[in-house]
Amino acid sequence: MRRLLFLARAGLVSPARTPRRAVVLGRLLGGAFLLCFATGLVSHFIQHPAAWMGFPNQPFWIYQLNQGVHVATGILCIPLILGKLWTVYPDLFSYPPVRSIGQLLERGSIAVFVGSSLLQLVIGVLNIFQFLPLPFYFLQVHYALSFVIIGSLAIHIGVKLPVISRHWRRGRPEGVLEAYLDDEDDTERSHRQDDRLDPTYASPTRGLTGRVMTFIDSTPPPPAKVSRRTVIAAVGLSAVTLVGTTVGQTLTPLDSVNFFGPRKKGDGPQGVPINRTSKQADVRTSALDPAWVLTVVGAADRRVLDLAALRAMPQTTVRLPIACVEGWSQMANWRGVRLAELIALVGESDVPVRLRSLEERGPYKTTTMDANFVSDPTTLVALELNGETLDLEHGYPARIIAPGRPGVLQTKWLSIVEVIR
Ligand SMILES: Nc1nc2c(c(=O)[nH]1)N[C@H]1C(S)=C(S)[C@@H](COP(=O)(O)O)O[C@H]1N2
Ligand SMILES: [Mo]
Repeated sequence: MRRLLFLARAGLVSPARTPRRAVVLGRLLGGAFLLCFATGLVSHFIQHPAAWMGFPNQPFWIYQLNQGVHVATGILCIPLILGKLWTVYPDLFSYPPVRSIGQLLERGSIAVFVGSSLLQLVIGVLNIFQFLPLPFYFLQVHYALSFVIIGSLAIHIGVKLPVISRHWRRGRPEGVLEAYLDDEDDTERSHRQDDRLDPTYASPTRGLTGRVMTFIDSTPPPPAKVSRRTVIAAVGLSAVTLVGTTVGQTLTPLDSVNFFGPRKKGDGPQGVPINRTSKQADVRTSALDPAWVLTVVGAADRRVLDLAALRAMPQTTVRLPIACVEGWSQMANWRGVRLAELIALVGESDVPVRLRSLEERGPYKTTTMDANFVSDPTTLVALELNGETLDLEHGYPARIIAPGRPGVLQTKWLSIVEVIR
């Protein structure tokens, strides 16, 4: 068994599999994961804020940027993690499988990290393509997994700190075998520590003692199947290609090479994509009902406005994006009544509101909005989109559009605006 595992590892030895390479890829992967985690947290809490939390309403593109970065770094993690796994997977065959409590913890944390990361990336991609039957399941799992990932990553980094610091800078002598033939006992290890400074360390028969040496002698040195350059090029190229051919769904200049992102610029009615349709939301009858009214509820007063009354109020035009959590965004011209002017009708200003849709089920039938967004002069109850009456799919008769706000909170088929006290 031991010999088998050893041979498996020896067969995988390659000049492209070095601790230095593992550290470099690990650094990039760690950076991408942390950015993805941070932007994910922002997106989570902007939708489910704790009482003390507040979010900026300007610049208007701040959520667009947040979510673009979240999805781009998430996609970037895919080639990085595959490259990293390719670099280190011979370690799977180390012997004995468990040497100490510390090493058990190390292997355990890697198993948890790899498993949860791969699952996270897969369900994230599926969600971008709206390929998930259970949206709630996705949100909760995606959120919970992110903490599992960050926790196991922290343990992993802690355990590997010696290797990381040794190979943080380029140029440390390293044997390609170093990471993979470390199944000797501590005395042998300390021998090896001394040998590490020897530039000839990389030679397979030097610096390895005792039984490891026997194995080496009976194993022909492996030919370089894959060169370092090939691996760097493969990881780099797939990273650039994957991100480059998807990020156009939010980054307009790259729209023409958006081959894999699900949303092209200008898709959908009135040049804006639709996520939830009027049919899915089951609002076709209520939204098209001529008796539709918007109810504005203040602390002491309430006002009921039909479409004609809303159109008779001062109209404002703004240019703002729909920026979906799924990483696509689309700029558009919106025209309608300032939310601040609407709540002024019931004697309110600078207060948070609750927004209710005609939609009776569904996670986004009601949303809340903090006072800074309500007071923003570009926050509208929109009646028009790109110069036309709002399409039913975009929220006719009226919908919310506000700067710096996730798409999910841009409530369509608005019915009630209610001041929160
Ligand atoms: N009432 C209601 N409004 C909603 C939603 C919804 O499910 N219900 N989905 C939101 C989501 S996820 C997005 S991205 C935007 C998309 O707006 P659009 O379809 O006009 O592009 O609408 C938002 N408004
Ligand atoms: Mo969305």
